[in-house]
Amino acid sequence: MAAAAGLAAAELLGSLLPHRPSLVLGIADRVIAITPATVREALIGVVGTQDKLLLAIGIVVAVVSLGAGVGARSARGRLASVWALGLIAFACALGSAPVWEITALAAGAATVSYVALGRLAPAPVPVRQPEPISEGLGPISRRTFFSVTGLTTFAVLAGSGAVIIRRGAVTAVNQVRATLKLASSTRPVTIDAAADPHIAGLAPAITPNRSFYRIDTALEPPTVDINNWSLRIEGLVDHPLTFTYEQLSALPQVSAVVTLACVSNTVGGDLVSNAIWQGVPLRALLDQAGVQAGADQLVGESVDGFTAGFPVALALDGREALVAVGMNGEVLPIAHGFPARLVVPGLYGYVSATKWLRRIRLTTMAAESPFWIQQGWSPDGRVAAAARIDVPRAGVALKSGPTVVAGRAWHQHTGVGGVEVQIDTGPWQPATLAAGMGTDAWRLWTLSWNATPGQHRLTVRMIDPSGAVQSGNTFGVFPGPSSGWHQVHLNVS
Ligand SMILES: Nc1nc2c(c(=O)[nH]1)N[C@H]1C(S)=C(S)[C@@H](COP(=O)(O)O)O[C@H]1N2
Ligand SMILES: [Mo]
Repeated sequence: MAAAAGLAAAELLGSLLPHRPSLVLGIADRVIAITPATVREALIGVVGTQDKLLLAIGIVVAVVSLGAGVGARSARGRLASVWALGLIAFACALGSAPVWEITALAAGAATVSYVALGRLAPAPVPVRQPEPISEGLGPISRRTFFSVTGLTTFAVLAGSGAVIIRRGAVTAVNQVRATLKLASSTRPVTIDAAADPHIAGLAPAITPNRSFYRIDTALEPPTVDINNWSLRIEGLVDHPLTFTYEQLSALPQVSAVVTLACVSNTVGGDLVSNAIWQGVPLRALLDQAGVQAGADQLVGESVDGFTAGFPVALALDGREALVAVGMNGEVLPIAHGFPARLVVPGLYGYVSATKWLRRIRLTTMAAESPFWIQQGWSPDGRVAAAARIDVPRAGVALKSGPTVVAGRAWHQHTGVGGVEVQIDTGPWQPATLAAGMGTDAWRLWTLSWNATPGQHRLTVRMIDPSGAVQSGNTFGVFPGPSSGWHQVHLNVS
């Protein structure tokens, strides 16, 4: 209970400090960093995107268990153990927020735990008597009872207080977001109605913000106060630049339909979505800053220290890379990077799509390895061609007769030339492509199938505009994207 009280006190204190540091989340970051990438990916495969919540719960459980261990030690051992735990927490969380904040949290947690432990400790045993074996396990004294209930109440209240304060910060930022208006785009996009066949179970052409997949290392998205935020362009540039939110928003903005995919997406997986992004062309910012000849990597850094980097040449080869401030006509949602993020067509998110962007650093590949590259992922984050069958879904009872098969295909910045579907071991049949939304966006497709009773296997593959067939090699994610043709097994009655 003392350990829980200490941790809860640290969370409460953290939610009141400027960067809202959290000991639990800081430790979680460290655990993620030291877990071998293959193990981590396998675990994420099992627990999905709830991974971080489970990790946080696991850390709380671990701290409380360690506390139980400390409680069982002799009085002198306890003092040292509590401070040792505090030091370990400090070391783990170091780097997740300014040093003084982490120091305050770890010291606060250790002090509260130690004082609380004193309240719980059984009355000192007279020196010369042999220690009773049942120390602390005897009948519960009034003092212990009130200490336990008091500390439990404190831990619950402080923990809930921390959650409520953090939620309040989200509400406050959303209130600010609601007062902001997107500038009008100098190059708006219109989506052809024929881009969306409107088939039940098939993804819509444009993913609504609330259903857009979310992947990041933040257990809770950073809440950025735009009055204390700026975007800095620095490093190997002739003129380092700094923009406030107002200054950035005042620059000419364009719109682009760009599909974003996560490198961790499995064949047929859901970590891919498509939105109309609005923002300032990255190229315009880089031209103004003057990229120096030696720069070969562009690194985006977020307010919470995440980094993603890709070759500068890709930002200058004509693709519509954006510093996005809008998503589907709305001010960028908090979960997707408010106030600004990078969107680079043709690259996976882990090398390019920095959310809660604070710095754009021109550097070299040799000088800096961004976050996921340090974890062993491939620095080459160009997206691979992919296709998936959305309907019929595997395992759903199907009746024989005319059936619509439909799905999505994408190869951002290359475009989709065609989609082919194979029923069982039959010939590859060309699917009908819905209207396109540009080469940077996915393309929806449909195929009419006269389903016959029995077991069936549907396979899909994408054809590039050049006629190249999507690779049929099958492998899982890490250190690069997964590969293979998506298959669905169906039972038709
Ligand atoms: N600050 C920050 N930006 C980030 C990440 C992150 O962990 N932190 N994850 C990246 C990854 S791996 C992906 S796939 C995309 C996902 O963007 P989304 O959550 O808007 O879909 O964001 C990228 N940008
Ligand atoms: Mo990702």
